[in-house]
Amino acid sequence: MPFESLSEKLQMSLRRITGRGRLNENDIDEMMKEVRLSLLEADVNYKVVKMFVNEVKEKALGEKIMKSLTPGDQVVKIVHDELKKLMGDEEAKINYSTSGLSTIMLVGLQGGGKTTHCGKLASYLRKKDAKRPLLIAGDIYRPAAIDQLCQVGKQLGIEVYQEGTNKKVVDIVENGIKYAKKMNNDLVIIDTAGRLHIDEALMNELDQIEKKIHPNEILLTIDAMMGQDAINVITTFNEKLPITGCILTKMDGDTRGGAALSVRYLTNIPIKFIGVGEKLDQIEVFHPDRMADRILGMGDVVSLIEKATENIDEDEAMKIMEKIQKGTYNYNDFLKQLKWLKRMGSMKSLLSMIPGLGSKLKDLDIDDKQFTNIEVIISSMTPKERKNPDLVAKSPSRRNRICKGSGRSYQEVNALTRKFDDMKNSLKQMAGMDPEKMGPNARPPMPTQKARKGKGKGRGDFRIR
Ligand SMILES: Nc1nc2c(ncn2[C@@H]2O[C@H](COP(=O)(O)OP(=O)(O)OP(=O)(O)O)[C@@H](O)[C@H]2O)c(=O)[nH]1
Ligand SMILES: [Mg+2]
Repeated sequence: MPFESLSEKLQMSLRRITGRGRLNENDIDEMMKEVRLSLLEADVNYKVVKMFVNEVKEKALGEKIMKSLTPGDQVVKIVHDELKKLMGDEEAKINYSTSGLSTIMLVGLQGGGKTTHCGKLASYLRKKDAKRPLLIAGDIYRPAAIDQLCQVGKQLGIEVYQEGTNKKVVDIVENGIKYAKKMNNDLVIIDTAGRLHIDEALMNELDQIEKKIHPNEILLTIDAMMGQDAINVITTFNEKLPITGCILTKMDGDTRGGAALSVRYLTNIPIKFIGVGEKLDQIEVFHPDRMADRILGMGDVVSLIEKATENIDEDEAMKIMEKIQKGTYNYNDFLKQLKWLKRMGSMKSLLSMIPGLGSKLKDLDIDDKQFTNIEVIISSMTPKERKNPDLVAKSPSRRNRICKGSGRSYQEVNALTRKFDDMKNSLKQMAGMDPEKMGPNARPPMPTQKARKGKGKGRGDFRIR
């Protein structure tokens, strides 16, 4: 698997901080030292590594992160987002011609995977974008190159246009395009010759084709195993030809990842596809975010933080946290937190996103409906009662009234107020503690700012029966 070693090392460094409730500059420095080494070992270009480390550090040390309730997880998310940015953020789509026929030319060094990927791409775009592709055999130099492309075409049921080896390549390509138009194809993919090294003759030939037909895409196939040497190849090709994207091939091998992580930043050329095997369906669109997920293997932490930041008002959450510390936490705060949780989706799906908890989920009987019942009960309290939970706790007659107003049983109302008291106390205790003394995975047990609710099994759990 590609990136295996990088992935393992990054995860190890990040695990030190995941879930941590407090971080200092030293923690970040230590972690980033390891991250830096892992990237360099993965053959990521040193300039890229430097930039990356600086960016992550700067963001991680930002006041907002350090003071948040879950700095550890936030930093994991920063690393993830910077990795994604490094690889181009968004997937880079194929530029089709707006009218009629689109043309894609594949170029690259010998053995990089041009011929194979002509087939893979044609078949992929036929399926994905309902294209009617034609392949053009533009490699007339390597013996059997045409045969190879015809074989590929035959396997896929895609027609190959060829005129043998005795004509000029530019003419073959032009004729191929005329033929495609006649045959009502809307996509042409041109296979070209490779060389061991980039040479004048090869470049001139490609340049002639480019000038003649102005392809919509000139995709450079590049072997991922080349590591950061790939950068030189891309740069040299790009000096002569307007390269529109890369296909990083042989990503199924044990590439360390250097190319995938350096190309975009250093050349500004997007990776559009990756080749992941010899078979003709083994091609994938390059998704920077999925790749970052794959490398970090911490998609769960990241999506939890994402969901939380989308749905939770951070300032409010901080205020509630302060109230917990002061012991003035009340039903209004509780209700607010419940609303956030609800906005974030079903409890079960939320809990399953919290690392380590998945397996325990089975025994945990969580029911979204319970939350509705709690809301109903709290809504039947007077504003005064919501502000002063003690009023309810101490007065059976108030509980009785709430029970009638909410339509829930007296036992339920009783249980809620008892639980609320319990929870308030244990929360206060936890909030007063130094998070570092609470172990590496200490999290607030409540749906506070970052929705850490699921960890609060036991006393912090809201079941009211
Ligand atoms: N494992 C793996 N092998 C691949 C991949 N892409 C291509 N190959 C193999 O790499 C070898 C070279 O692929 P070609 O498509 O012939 O490369 P080319 O760039 O056309 O080579 P020339 O025409 O000689 O310049 C073949 O054996 C392919 O099966 C890939 O993504 N993964
Ligand atoms: Mg070839």
